Amino acid sequence: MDALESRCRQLARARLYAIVDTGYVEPDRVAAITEQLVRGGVDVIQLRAKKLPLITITDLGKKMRGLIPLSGPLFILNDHPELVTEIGADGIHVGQDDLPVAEARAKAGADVVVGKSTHSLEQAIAAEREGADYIGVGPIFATPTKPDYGPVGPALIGPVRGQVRVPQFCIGGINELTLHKVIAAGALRVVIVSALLQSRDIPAYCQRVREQLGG
Ligand code: TZP
Ligand code: MG
Repeated sequence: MDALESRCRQLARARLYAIVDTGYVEPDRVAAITEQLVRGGVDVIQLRAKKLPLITITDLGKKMRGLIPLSGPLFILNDHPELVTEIGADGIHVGQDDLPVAEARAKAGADVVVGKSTHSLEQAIAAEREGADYIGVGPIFATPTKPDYGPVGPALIGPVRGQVRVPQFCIGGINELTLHKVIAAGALRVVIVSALLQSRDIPAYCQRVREQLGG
């Protein structure tokens, strides 16, 4: 089995995806937060650094790579496919306004998984056709982490699950109290950003979420 196939299998098994967003985490806390997420048993960790210079993103990415075991969670970089090889990330995540999937893959490397954010059924179907290895679906609920996007609502989850085969990660306003609503709507996998990063005990929070998600 090649590296891409093995990473895709990991995505298929994944349930909880965490994002280390530098809007919530100062650079000097990134290492400690990453360690706590690894201890919490998350399946995927993304570095999302919207306003930092490339050199800082590269440094943070390398630091995180050193803390995320190669046999552990997948490590995904948001944006900047040209930094993926240097950082040693397992994947790249792009949005609707970023590079097409094929271009991101060409820059990031053939063995790297490519994820794409989607905000409607049409975009979800198009992202799979474009070759994305997984998609994000949301924001399910309104969220200050992505303030410019209106919520799509949990009703989108069922139709996407019915029409898209690649793994889908529901995102936006999900926390341990809202999680049951996305599970009831058919979600198997979720991304949690602010609720996890702001929790007082990250490993315990992860554990409670993983119990709700089951399997
Ligand atoms: N894309 C859609 S919603 C979102 C992104 C990056 C942010 C989700 O953050 P939170 O804090 O879990 O609502
Ligand atoms: Mg982007």
